[in-house]
Amino acid sequence: MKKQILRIFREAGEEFVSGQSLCKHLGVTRQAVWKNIGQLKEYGYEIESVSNKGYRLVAKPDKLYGPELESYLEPESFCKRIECYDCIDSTNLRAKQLAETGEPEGTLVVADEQTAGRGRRGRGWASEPGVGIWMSMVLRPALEPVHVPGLTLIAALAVNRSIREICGVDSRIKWPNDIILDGKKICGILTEMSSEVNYVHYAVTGIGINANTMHFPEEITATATSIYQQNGKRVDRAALIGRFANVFGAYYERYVTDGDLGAFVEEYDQMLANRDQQVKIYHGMVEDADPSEIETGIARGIDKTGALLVEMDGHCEAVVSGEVSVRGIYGYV
Ligand code: BT5
Repeated sequence: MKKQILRIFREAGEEFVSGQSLCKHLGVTRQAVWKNIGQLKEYGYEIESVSNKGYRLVAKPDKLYGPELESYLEPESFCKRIECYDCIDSTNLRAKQLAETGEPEGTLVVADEQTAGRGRRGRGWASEPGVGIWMSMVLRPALEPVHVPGLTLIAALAVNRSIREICGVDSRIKWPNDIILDGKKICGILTEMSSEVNYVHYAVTGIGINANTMHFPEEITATATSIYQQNGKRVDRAALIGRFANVFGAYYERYVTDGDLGAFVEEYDQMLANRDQQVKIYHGMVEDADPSEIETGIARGIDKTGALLVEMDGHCEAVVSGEVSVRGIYGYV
């Protein structure tokens, strides 16, 4: 019921909502409404009540609260349930546990803090409490395993679009799994799967967004930033999570139906950082790359399999994600 109450308050904006209309919408007694409003207040929601007018939401706490996150889900949204934790080891690990025990697809796991956030190939992911968005979606795509990496590209498109809409910033996608702002990383994506040779049991797509982060560990200050650090406006994390859940669901369903990224190539290329610029392709870890194995070329866009098309010596090479890392000629982008 709290999720409906929060949605009604949000839609009413500055207007008061009468107790009577809340009872009518929710099909419950005044006592029940009163009790739930009391609990929301205890949780930190500032709700003004004026006799003869009703209630209105004046301010909300900067916490991640499951019912509020779910209040953003559209009725037809692919995402049906959001599990929200104050602290967890890794939302990807939790989503995988859920998938192993029969959770239907479309469940989103969100945490305010991760103690063992993971990047690709065993790397770590800094996941400080109170400032970021750490979340993972449980997926059961009817796709061949070879098409699963495409989920990372779909997620990048959806999260980039949501960030642009909710935060009003000019973020871009750094193929295949980063979102960047002003040349630094604000978001990373990690897709993992459990599969047989040609059958996917489940996949989990995890997304980490540096929303309001102010301090990063020393080793990543040169490459990491947050949306807040770039535009000085605090991100409404709940609104951004809700928008992402709705947008991602629509993109995902289209991708699974089509079986390729054809419908997304244009939007992706428009949002691609480094497009028509020189990039370096690392086969293996960037940190200990053998200089003779680094190739350079001009990034032109993606094809419908999700490969990055890089022009090298007059021909276009399709670079497949998972094998390589891409860097700009002078730095991270
Ligand atoms: C990624 O890996 O970018 C994927 C990150 C996915 C994180 C999400 S959070 C929710 C879900 N649960 C998880 O446990 N993981 C997912 P990769 O491209 O390998 O980048 C990792 C590298 O980025 C690290 O080695 C650091 O150099 C850098 N890094 C670590 N934390 C960062 C942060 N918060 N912001 C920017 N860069 C970071």
